Amino acid sequence: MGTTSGIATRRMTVAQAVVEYLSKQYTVDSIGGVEYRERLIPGTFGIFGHGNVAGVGQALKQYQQLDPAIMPYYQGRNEQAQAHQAVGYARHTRRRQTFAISTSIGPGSSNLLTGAALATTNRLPVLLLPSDTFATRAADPVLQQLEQPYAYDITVNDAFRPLTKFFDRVSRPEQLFSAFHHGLRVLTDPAETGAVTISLPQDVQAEAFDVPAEFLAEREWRIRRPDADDDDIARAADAIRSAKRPLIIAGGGVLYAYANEELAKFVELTGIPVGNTQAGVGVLPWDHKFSLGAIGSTGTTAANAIAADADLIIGIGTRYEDFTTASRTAFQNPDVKFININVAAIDAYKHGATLPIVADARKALVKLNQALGGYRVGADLEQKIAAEKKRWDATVDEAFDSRSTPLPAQNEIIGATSRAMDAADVVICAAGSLPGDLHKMWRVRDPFGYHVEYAYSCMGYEIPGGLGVKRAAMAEAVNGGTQRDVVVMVGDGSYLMMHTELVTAVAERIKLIVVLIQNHGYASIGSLSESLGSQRFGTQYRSLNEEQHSFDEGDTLPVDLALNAESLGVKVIRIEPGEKVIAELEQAIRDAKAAPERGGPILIHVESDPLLDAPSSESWWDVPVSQVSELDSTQQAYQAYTDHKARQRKLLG
Ligand SMILES: Cc1ncc(C[n+]2csc(CCOP(=O)(O)OP(=O)(O)O)c2C)c(N)n1
Ligand SMILES: [Mg+2]
Repeated sequence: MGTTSGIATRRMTVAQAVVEYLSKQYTVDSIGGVEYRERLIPGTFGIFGHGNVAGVGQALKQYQQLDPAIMPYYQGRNEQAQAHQAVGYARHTRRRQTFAISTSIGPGSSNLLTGAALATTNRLPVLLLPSDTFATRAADPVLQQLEQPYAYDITVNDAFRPLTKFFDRVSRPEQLFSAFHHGLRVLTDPAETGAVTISLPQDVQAEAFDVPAEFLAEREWRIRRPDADDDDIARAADAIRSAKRPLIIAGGGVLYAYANEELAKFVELTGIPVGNTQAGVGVLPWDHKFSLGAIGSTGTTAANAIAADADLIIGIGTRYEDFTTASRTAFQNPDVKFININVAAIDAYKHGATLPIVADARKALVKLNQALGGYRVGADLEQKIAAEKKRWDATVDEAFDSRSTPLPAQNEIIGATSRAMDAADVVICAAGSLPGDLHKMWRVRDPFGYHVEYAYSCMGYEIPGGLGVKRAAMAEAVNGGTQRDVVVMVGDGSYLMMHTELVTAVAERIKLIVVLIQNHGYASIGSLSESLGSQRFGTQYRSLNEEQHSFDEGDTLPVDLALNAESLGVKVIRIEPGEKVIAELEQAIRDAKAAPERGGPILIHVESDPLLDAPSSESWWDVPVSQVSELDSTQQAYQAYTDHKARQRKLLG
């Protein structure tokens, strides 16, 4: 401890200052009388190489020696996967906590780019600390340095700029203060949050300077929960009162605002039904009288039938991703209007909303509940809701019924998984045919029970993302909260793309349950390809037919992913094809759930028939079809495409 110009300071390296600073940051939130005060950054991931092996690596080692609780260090096998772990953790903690990730320069840093984009697209916080080339240029070009003759100041880390919500480079030690203060402002801002990147040149990380005590003091970041404007609420209440067929679309923002109970009150008071987006699954339990389930391209026929002639859409905490609106064909009432409640103005103003409410979802709903006293939708709408719900529930019951043999349909696998899981358990997914099937069919019973990353729908997110969720669930249980098993559902394509965080789960003995569905390729893109006239081209994993240069007809590959998982130290349960597949799968999941909490990951390997599809959403998704073609299949698909295209509405914004 010393003083510089009369201010108390400590002489330390930039990396030491970063680590100590991050260990002192707390998120504070109060939701309906419940107070939270948690560490914003409960740990740091790192894969070391030149760039961080000395600076950040030295600092982490020094603090670990002093007290391991100051800044726990975690490993991972791939930088992108570490970002996914942080994202999974952030979603389960409702954006109150995330991890910092330190990488080496060059490929270590650029490996993070997909993770950055995923976090930003999903509006989930991650703190990325990619190392950078020498600020002094003492070693230039250093190993792994990108050289651009037209701009000497460009490094691979500049590629983070379009993918992150905040970017800064600490080229001098003094820049640390503003870089981190404003970086964490964005990280904890409910409207702005996403990936935050602070690039740390390797020489600067190791440079010593006098750090003011103020920078190293504990700091609290209160999550802002802006209230709704009274005039906006009054106008919205008027619009709702005069609506005949209103419909709520609830997104992830409802969950981040802990608005689900207030939403339940709102719908029970008014009778307005709810369709939910992927991020919004869990806002109401699946069997709630007014829950229509999933909406849009991967929605239920119930939600889509009600949406078709809705005259007022009340979007709450949704970014109206293309699937939600069925590529702007979901709303066919020519007079449909939008009220959008969102903490982010960009979303509140979407679809030309004349009634944007820029506010916290829960606070806005509290006010709307007060303002709407006495309003209720007509009995005809309530009857239609009940009838449509009944029709869809019967469809799912039938889809879940086990009957396909020797290979089960994916629907049946989903049914078995759902039956074997407890209400508080969490299902995880991201890409392939599973997300759409889960969205429409998963029978969610807990607001934390469903975690499908479908904003970026990134193949490979499943296992690392699930591990991040399990880490958060373990912390939740230690703090006296709910005990939850985390079940990752993953296709063979996604598994092959990124499964190596299983090794991380083995190292830390984390009980992650993985259901791996082997269907020898991309069932999802295969069926999409077929519907667009491209005949499943290139979507199967088969051996090359050299004469035709085709991968579409050969034998399926002799890969054994169960053996692959076993070789990584994972406990594996193989389900053999046959009549008892579904019963055995259900039992295997129950057995995995009964395994000890710190017994490490368990993978259940099951084969499935890629040609047995889920029930239809009676909806559409705009994927452009070739306008001219030599293939009959494409010409026919183009005709169907133009018919759908005619239903697309030019909604503003
Ligand atoms: C990183 C990445 N690359 C490509 C895609 C496009 N894509 C979406 S699903 C999919 C196939 C997934 O295959 P699998 O995991 O086996 O699931 P299945 O389709 O068989 O259900 C592909 C290639 C993607 N979403 N993410
Ligand atoms: Mg597959």
